[in-house]
Amino acid sequence: MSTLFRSRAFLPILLLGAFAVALLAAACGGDDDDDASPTQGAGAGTAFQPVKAGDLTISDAWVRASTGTNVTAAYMTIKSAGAADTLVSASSPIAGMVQLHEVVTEGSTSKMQEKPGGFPVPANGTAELKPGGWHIMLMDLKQQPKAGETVELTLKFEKAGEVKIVAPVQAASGSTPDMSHDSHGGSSMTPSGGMSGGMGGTATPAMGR
Ligand SMILES: [Cu+2]
Repeated sequence: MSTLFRSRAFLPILLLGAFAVALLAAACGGDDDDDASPTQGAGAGTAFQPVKAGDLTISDAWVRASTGTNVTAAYMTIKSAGAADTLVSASSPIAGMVQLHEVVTEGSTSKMQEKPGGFPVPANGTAELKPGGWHIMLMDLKQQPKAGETVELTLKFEKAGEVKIVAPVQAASGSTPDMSHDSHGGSSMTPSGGMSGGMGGTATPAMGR
């Protein structure tokens, strides 16, 4: 551990000298890891640069690589350094329809549905969009996003207005796999009765009705 740290951080530390050490200790109470990696987060190549809009900072944005279905999802962290705000809608050039979804669990099944009113961002707080929870659902895809590409998203906030971001596409490896997808195309998600199995040409899920 310490050798790894040294090889990456030794040069800058040499240059900054003792001042930096003193500053660090004073400013962050010894939490020097914070300062050593300001661009932490996603992977090396496709890290998302945080986007600021008024009091809001959007970070860790990513779009799930398509698995061949007609839908995918976008995730991110939205933090407010001031007043509360609400993400009320979103859009993307690659999607014919975009909805803000929540995942609700009833008994042993969970399903996703449109979240009425959008995603609230608390004052001085954070709204987290992540697999298995809140997400921006991209539907009626015009193209299939692949890992390594980027997807343009326009977020519309009640107060901050429209914010454009470009999110990297990542394969959903690791944590929660496709549970959100499955509930979309799969059996547990037929509220309007009209759609079963979202794989094929039945296209646009008519779930908003
Ligand atoms: Cu969804």
